[in-house]
Amino acid sequence: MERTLSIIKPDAVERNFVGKIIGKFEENGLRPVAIRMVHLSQSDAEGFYAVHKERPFFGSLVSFMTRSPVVVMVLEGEDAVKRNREVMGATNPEEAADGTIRKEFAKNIEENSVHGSDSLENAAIEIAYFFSATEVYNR
Ligand code: IDP
Ligand code: MG
Repeated sequence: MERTLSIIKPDAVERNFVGKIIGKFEENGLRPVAIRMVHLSQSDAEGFYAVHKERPFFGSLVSFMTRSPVVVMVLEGEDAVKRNREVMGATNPEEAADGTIRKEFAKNIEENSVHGSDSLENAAIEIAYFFSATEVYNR
């Protein structure tokens, strides 16, 4: 069993897709074991996306991620990091496979509806960024 961090981004929360997106995870063997809605501050978003701070889209990404609330979640399942990335689809929705969340819901390469950790190591770091140990359901 693995755990990974998922974020339902502002574009999807604004359009009322929270339930549909969580349903996709559940249908694909990913179980939410912690969930919270939060309106990220600028420093929250800058810290979370610090690896991208030299990228040309960093300022725009931070402003997008802070414009309205997001849903942060810990997803648990077999091979959860990779499975979540598969269910999400490619970063650019124009390149995302049929049936993926980004194909179905994303607006464009920036407003692409979901975040997912890209490795087990980053998953642990990102989960700890948002949740304390006692906030995660241990079955
Ligand atoms: P990922 O979310 O698929 O892992 P990353 O390359 O880690 O993609 O980029 C983080 C986020 O930054 C993306 O999900 C998207 O919101 C935004 N982003 C990535 N590339 C671009 C771009 O070329 N233009 C605008 N925003 C981008
Ligand atoms: Mg990434």
